[in-house]
Amino acid sequence: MALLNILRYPDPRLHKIAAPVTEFGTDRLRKLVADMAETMYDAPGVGLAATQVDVHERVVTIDVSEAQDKLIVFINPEITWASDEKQVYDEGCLSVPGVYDGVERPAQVKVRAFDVDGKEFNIDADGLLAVCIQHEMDHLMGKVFVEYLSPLKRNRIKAKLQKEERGMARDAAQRSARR
Ligand code: K1U
Ligand code: ZN
Repeated sequence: MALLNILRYPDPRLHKIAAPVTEFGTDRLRKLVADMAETMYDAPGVGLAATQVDVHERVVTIDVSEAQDKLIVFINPEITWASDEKQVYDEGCLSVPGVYDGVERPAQVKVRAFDVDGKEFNIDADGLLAVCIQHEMDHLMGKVFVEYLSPLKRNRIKAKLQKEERGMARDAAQRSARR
């Protein structure tokens, strides 16, 4: 298994639309899922979309359990029903480190998806699982949660992360010059 690099907002690759998985049960798909799960637990996070690791296929890993021992892998997920009831949750994102803000979404959703072997399953989600699956499915459509925020907040977040990125690039250049 391997830790994958998580793209950081405003990387333009976060806005690519993921394609459906067409081949199930392959070693390649199993390795992608295993690497994504390892990357998500290591971060640590409760979800990860393949888009965030620069793989533009409809694959999501989620584990919202306290003990982080209930991994759910969603391949080609589709929301088949969403409640009229809404909930606002302070969302975070591994691609937007250090930023949490309220996003309103349907409180309950029904999701149809496939596992790595291509077996279809259906899940009724509420609470954090409902928030997380909708957040991850947005990633697959190239949408990052900051796009729900006001342009003012979004631009501030973008400027802060770009500044951090420049600092990290400078540190890396200094480290390699010392070697
Ligand atoms: O998509 C992602 O970047 C993962 C994201 C999922 C998410 C969390 C909360 C609301 C909506 C979507 C995260 O996992 S952010 C990190 C986080 O919430 C967390 C980290 C450690 C323990 C518990 C939560
Ligand atoms: Zn995210």
